[in-house]
Amino acid sequence: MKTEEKLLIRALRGETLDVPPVWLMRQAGRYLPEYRALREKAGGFLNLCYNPEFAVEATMQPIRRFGFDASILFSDILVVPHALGRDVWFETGEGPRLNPMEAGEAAPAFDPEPFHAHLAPVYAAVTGLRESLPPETALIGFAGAPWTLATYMAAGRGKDEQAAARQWMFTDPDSFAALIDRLTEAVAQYLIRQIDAGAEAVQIFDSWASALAPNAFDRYCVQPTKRIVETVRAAHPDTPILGFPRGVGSSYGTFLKETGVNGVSLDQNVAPEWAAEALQPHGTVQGNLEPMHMVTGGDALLRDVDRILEALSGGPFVFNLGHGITPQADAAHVEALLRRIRG
Ligand code: 1CP
Repeated sequence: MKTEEKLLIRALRGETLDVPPVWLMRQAGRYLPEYRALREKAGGFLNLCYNPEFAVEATMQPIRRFGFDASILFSDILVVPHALGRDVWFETGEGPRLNPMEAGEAAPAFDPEPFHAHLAPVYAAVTGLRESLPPETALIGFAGAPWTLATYMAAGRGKDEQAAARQWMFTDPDSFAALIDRLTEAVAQYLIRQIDAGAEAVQIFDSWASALAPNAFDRYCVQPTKRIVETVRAAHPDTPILGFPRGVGSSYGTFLKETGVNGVSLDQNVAPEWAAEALQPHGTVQGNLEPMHMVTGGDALLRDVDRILEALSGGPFVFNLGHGITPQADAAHVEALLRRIRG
């Protein structure tokens, strides 16, 4: 099937479909026994990310089990700071760790050759996936947004509402702006290479956008995303781009209109009726089921699915969760979700 015929791509180009395409953030991961076995075999999380065979397998697992309309490349946002020469490692059961940068420290250089050489296994996984996926399944590439990457580079991990980066941006704005600029360039080039390799859409994860007050939100989330969109579009005008400035409430509208993304992914705190009115006239909406329903299931799950379908099915829409599926999720609830959506 051609890329433009796949349901995800049609929805991202603005089409209203009878049954929305569905995929789930973190659809690969610890809630699946086959993922835990694969991570064991690989000898750690980063080995999954940097070995194309393992990355392809981890991406395929939820597609085989559930038949989602889209797959998302198995990788992590922190491979970009890693490719820029920062240390990244993984604490089992906790999460990724980096050597924190000092406020005022010079941004790492963006040297395209070693950067893309470091990320070559990711590009190989993308190409391998286009050969392995079922013909109707769209392949999404992704990257962390500059702001969210900078928060992990400043703090070394996720903690304290990313206070380290918020402090740095005010105590030494010039060096912080330089870091954001460097990341903006690197992320744009990274996404272009993923599309070159076969990604059919890309998503930019700004998981910590909610930690930005309005002026900073414009400077460090909206403007860098806009630049990434322009750079990627210049190379690949037809590839849809999704943004996920998580937790920004009414500013989702500003983000959608000003960055030029095709669609916006919403967290679960946004009322779908508001999104239908305020956002869908300007682009595709993706979301936004409370991820806890994948742990608890039952009638409450079905009620919230119905409310979202009812509110958003009249415009361009992709069904997803409001954030990633958690390790405690039950595969049976994922199946119930798909049955409810697809009938
Ligand atoms: O199916 C998929 O979605 C797989 C691909 C994927 C993506 C898109 C992974 C695998 N990570 C991500 C993005 C990612 N990574 C984000 C943005 C989305 C979000 O907000 O969740 C962020 C913030 C990270 C950083 C990260 N990686 C964290 C959060 C750390 C913190 O303290 O804030 C964690 C726990 C990880 C590890 C990770 N990444 C992916 C998986 C499957 C895992 C768990 C690894 C394991 O325990 O085996």
